[in-house]
Amino acid sequence: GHSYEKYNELETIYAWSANIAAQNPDLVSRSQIGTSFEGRPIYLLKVGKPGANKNAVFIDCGFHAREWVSPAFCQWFVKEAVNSYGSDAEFTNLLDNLDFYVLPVLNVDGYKYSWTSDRMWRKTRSVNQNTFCTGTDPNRNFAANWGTNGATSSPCSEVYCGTIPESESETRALGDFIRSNLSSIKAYLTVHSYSQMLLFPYSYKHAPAKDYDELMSLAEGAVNALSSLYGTVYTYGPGGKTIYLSSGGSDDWAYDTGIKYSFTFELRDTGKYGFVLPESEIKETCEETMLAVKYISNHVLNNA
Ligand code: 0X9
Ligand code: ZN
Ligand code: ZN
Repeated sequence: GHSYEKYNELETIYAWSANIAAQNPDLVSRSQIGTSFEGRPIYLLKVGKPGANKNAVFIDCGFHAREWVSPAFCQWFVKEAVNSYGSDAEFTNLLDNLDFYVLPVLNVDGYKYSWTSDRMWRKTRSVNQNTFCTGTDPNRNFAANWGTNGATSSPCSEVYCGTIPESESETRALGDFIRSNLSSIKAYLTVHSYSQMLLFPYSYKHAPAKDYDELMSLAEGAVNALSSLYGTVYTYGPGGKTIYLSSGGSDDWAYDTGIKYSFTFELRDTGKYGFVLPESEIKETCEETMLAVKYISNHVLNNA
């Protein structure tokens, strides 16, 4: 069965998403934004009190298959939203005045494969031409200086950029949804693991983003909020300087598409367990990350 403090397999997450929408019709609705290479649905939850002309924060999880704490966070976020509405003033205000689009697992085929065949799988599961190597790195597959720094055109690489930007059914579904809702989406948060970092554009170049000062101070505030709970140390800054140069990322693409508040979270830990973070750390990881996401959301509410 489903548990917020365990890693849930894909079918369990699918059933959970249907149930939480059915049980909270005034707050949560589920839609399908696309279909994976292997034919699985890609679901999106819209979380918020219905209202006219609301701005939105978009949050995705499960880009990289093996980063299991990421989908766990998206599930946690939706749970906290439904449990907090009407009892917690801060979250109620956010849900009254913003919509949250929560995509629990983008790379559904990869996530499935990480459960059944290879715990350390990263990429999609699309079939490549002229090779037995499978999959594209979804976070090298967007039109953000695509196919350059930190990516390769070799299908056997873990950072294979694909044949063209949004060659993958999964990244195209995400891109299409965001393009279709650009007028309302004011923040793009993409949740990965691991290394305890909060990154913002750019990752494809060293040059600072136009909004560097605001993004840097917002990241600092978000990281301070996160650390206030358990003292977890996060580093923050532009991706290219803080983690490494890499092209084709969804954060840089979202930013260049016009979404100013674009961040990549790299959740716990810093390498002791890495991608195989113990289930005993899910709760603390999610609770501290909630504080950062709410901090950013409040800034969006007051500034976008
Ligand atoms: O390399 C990535 O895609 C991310 N790190 S991970 O270990 N989760 O794979 C970092 C993404 C930072 N942003 C961009 N590279 N655009
Ligand atoms: Zn990742
Ligand atoms: Zn909580």
